[in-house]
Amino acid sequence: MQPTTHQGTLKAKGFRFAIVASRWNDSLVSRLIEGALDALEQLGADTDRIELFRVPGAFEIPLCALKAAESARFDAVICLGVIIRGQTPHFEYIAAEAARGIGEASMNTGVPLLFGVITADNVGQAVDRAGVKLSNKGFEAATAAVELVNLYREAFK
Ligand code: DLZ
Repeated sequence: MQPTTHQGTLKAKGFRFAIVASRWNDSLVSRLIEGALDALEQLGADTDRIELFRVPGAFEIPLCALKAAESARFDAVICLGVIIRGQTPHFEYIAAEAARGIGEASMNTGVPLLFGVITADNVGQAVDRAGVKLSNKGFEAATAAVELVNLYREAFK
Protein backbone atom coordinates (compact mmCIF):
# COMPACT_ATOMS: atom_id res chain seq x y z
CA MET A 1 0.00 0.00 0.00
CA GLN A 2 1.27 3.45 -0.90
CA PRO A 3 0.16 6.32 1.35
CA THR A 4 -0.50 9.74 -0.13
CA THR A 5 2.85 11.42 0.32
CA HIS A 6 3.37 15.14 0.64
CA GLN A 7 6.77 16.60 0.00
CA GLY A 8 7.72 20.23 -0.50
CA THR A 9 9.34 21.23 -3.76
CA LEU A 10 12.46 23.39 -3.78
CA LYS A 11 11.15 26.50 -5.51
CA ALA A 12 11.63 29.81 -3.70
CA LYS A 13 10.24 32.22 -6.30
CA GLY A 14 7.66 34.61 -4.91
CA PHE A 15 8.19 33.69 -1.26
CA ARG A 16 9.41 36.10 1.39
CA PHE A 17 12.21 35.18 3.76
CA ALA A 18 13.63 36.74 6.91
CA ILE A 19 17.12 35.85 8.04
CA VAL A 20 17.83 36.55 11.70
CA ALA A 21 21.57 36.31 12.37
CA SER A 22 23.59 37.02 15.50
CA ARG A 23 26.92 38.92 15.53
CA TRP A 24 28.92 36.85 18.04
CA ASN A 25 31.52 34.84 16.10
CA ASP A 26 30.73 37.07 13.16
CA SER A 27 33.34 35.67 10.77
CA LEU A 28 31.54 32.31 10.95
CA VAL A 29 28.00 33.69 11.07
CA SER A 30 28.80 35.69 7.92
CA ARG A 31 29.56 32.42 6.17
CA LEU A 32 26.20 31.04 7.30
CA ILE A 33 24.47 34.14 5.92
CA GLU A 34 26.31 33.71 2.61
CA GLY A 35 25.31 30.03 2.55
CA ALA A 36 21.66 30.89 3.18
CA LEU A 37 21.65 33.58 0.48
CA ASP A 38 23.35 31.19 -1.93
CA ALA A 39 20.69 28.54 -1.38
CA LEU A 40 17.82 31.03 -1.73
CA GLU A 41 19.30 32.45 -4.93
CA GLN A 42 19.88 28.97 -6.41
CA LEU A 43 16.27 28.04 -5.63
CA GLY A 44 14.97 31.13 -7.40
CA ALA A 45 14.14 33.52 -4.55
CA ASP A 46 13.71 37.20 -5.37
CA THR A 47 16.44 39.29 -3.71
CA ASP A 48 13.99 42.04 -2.85
CA ARG A 49 11.91 39.55 -0.85
CA ILE A 50 14.72 38.66 1.54
CA GLU A 51 15.39 40.76 4.65
CA LEU A 52 18.33 40.34 7.02
CA PHE A 53 18.07 41.20 10.72
CA ARG A 54 21.22 41.30 12.87
CA VAL A 55 21.06 40.80 16.65
CA PRO A 56 23.91 40.85 19.21
CA GLY A 57 24.07 37.17 20.20
CA ALA A 58 22.27 33.86 19.81
CA PHE A 59 20.33 34.57 23.01
CA GLU A 60 18.60 37.46 21.20
CA ILE A 61 17.63 35.47 18.10
CA PRO A 62 14.28 34.09 19.37
CA LEU A 63 12.59 37.42 20.10
CA CYS A 64 13.63 38.98 16.80
CA ALA A 65 12.55 35.81 14.98
CA LEU A 66 9.20 35.89 16.81
CA LYS A 67 8.63 39.52 15.81
CA ALA A 68 9.52 38.73 12.19
CA ALA A 69 7.12 35.77 12.21
CA GLU A 70 4.33 37.80 13.86
CA SER A 71 4.70 40.61 11.32
CA ALA A 72 3.10 38.37 8.66
CA ARG A 73 5.69 39.76 6.22
CA PHE A 74 7.52 36.45 5.82
CA ASP A 75 6.77 32.89 4.73
CA ALA A 76 9.71 31.56 6.74
CA VAL A 77 12.33 32.83 9.15
CA ILE A 78 15.87 31.44 8.95
CA CYS A 79 17.76 31.74 12.24
CA LEU A 80 21.57 31.73 12.11
CA GLY A 81 24.17 31.87 14.87
CA VAL A 82 27.31 30.26 16.26
CA ILE A 83 27.76 29.28 19.90
CA ILE A 84 31.10 27.77 20.88
CA ARG A 85 31.31 25.80 24.13
CA GLY A 86 35.01 26.39 24.79
CA GLN A 87 34.53 30.17 24.77
CA THR A 88 31.21 30.32 26.52
CA PRO A 89 30.97 29.44 30.23
CA HIS A 90 27.16 29.63 30.06
CA PHE A 91 27.05 27.78 26.71
CA GLU A 92 24.24 25.47 27.86
CA TYR A 93 21.95 28.36 28.83
CA ILE A 94 22.44 30.30 25.59
CA ALA A 95 22.15 27.20 23.38
CA ALA A 96 19.10 25.88 25.22
CA GLU A 97 17.38 29.26 25.19
CA ALA A 98 18.05 29.79 21.49
CA ALA A 99 16.67 26.35 20.61
CA ARG A 100 13.68 26.61 22.94
CA GLY A 101 12.81 30.16 21.91
CA ILE A 102 13.06 29.50 18.18
CA GLY A 103 10.96 26.33 18.47
CA GLU A 104 8.37 28.08 20.63
CA ALA A 105 8.11 31.05 18.26
CA SER A 106 7.48 28.68 15.38
CA MET A 107 4.81 26.73 17.24
CA ASN A 108 3.09 29.91 18.46
CA THR A 109 2.96 31.65 15.09
CA GLY A 110 2.61 28.73 12.69
CA VAL A 111 5.43 30.19 10.61
CA PRO A 112 8.35 27.86 9.81
CA LEU A 113 11.40 29.00 11.77
CA LEU A 114 14.58 27.22 10.83
CA PHE A 115 17.33 26.39 13.31
CA GLY A 116 20.62 27.24 11.63
CA VAL A 117 22.45 27.84 14.89
CA ILE A 118 25.75 25.99 15.22
CA THR A 119 26.42 24.67 18.72
CA ALA A 120 30.01 23.46 18.65
CA ASP A 121 32.52 22.25 21.22
CA ASN A 122 35.35 24.26 19.64
CA VAL A 123 36.21 26.62 16.79
CA GLY A 124 37.30 23.74 14.52
CA GLN A 125 33.90 22.07 14.72
CA ALA A 126 32.16 25.39 14.09
CA VAL A 127 34.37 26.06 11.03
CA ASP A 128 33.47 22.64 9.62
CA ARG A 129 29.76 23.41 9.89
CA ALA A 130 30.09 26.84 8.29
CA GLY A 131 31.81 25.53 5.16
CA VAL A 132 30.56 25.36 1.62
CA LYS A 133 27.23 24.12 0.34
CA LEU A 134 25.95 21.05 2.19
CA SER A 135 28.36 21.43 5.07
CA ASN A 136 27.12 24.97 5.58
CA LYS A 137 24.31 25.13 8.15
CA GLY A 138 23.02 28.36 6.63
CA PHE A 139 22.66 26.74 3.23
CA GLU A 140 20.93 23.72 4.82
CA ALA A 141 18.55 25.86 6.91
CA ALA A 142 17.56 28.00 3.91
CA THR A 143 16.97 24.91 1.75
CA ALA A 144 14.82 23.41 4.51
CA ALA A 145 12.90 26.70 4.73
CA VAL A 146 12.01 26.56 1.03
CA GLU A 147 10.96 22.91 1.30
CA LEU A 148 8.69 23.60 4.29
CA VAL A 149 7.04 26.68 2.79
CA ASN A 150 6.13 24.61 -0.27
CA LEU A 151 5.06 21.58 1.79
CA TYR A 152 2.66 23.60 3.96
CA ARG A 153 1.28 25.54 0.97
CA GLU A 154 0.68 22.36 -1.02
CA ALA A 155 -0.52 20.07 1.77
CA PHE A 156 -2.58 22.46 3.91
CA LYS A 157 -3.37 25.38 1.57
C1 DLZ B 1 27.99 36.29 26.11
C2 DLZ B 1 28.13 35.34 24.96
C3 DLZ B 1 29.15 34.37 24.94
C4 DLZ B 1 30.14 34.24 26.06
N1 DLZ B 1 29.28 33.54 23.92
C5 DLZ B 1 28.42 33.62 22.86
C6 DLZ B 1 28.54 32.73 21.75
O1 DLZ B 1 29.42 31.86 21.66
N2 DLZ B 1 27.63 32.86 20.75
C7 DLZ B 1 26.64 33.81 20.75
O2 DLZ B 1 25.84 33.87 19.80
N3 DLZ B 1 26.52 34.65 21.80
C8 DLZ B 1 27.38 34.59 22.84
N4 DLZ B 1 27.26 35.45 23.90
C9 DLZ B 1 26.26 36.55 23.80
C10 DLZ B 1 24.83 36.17 24.21
O3 DLZ B 1 24.19 35.42 23.19
C11 DLZ B 1 24.01 37.47 24.44
O4 DLZ B 1 24.11 38.28 23.30
C12 DLZ B 1 24.50 38.27 25.63
O5 DLZ B 1 24.52 37.47 26.78
C13 DLZ B 1 23.58 39.49 25.87
O6 DLZ B 1 22.25 39.07 26.18
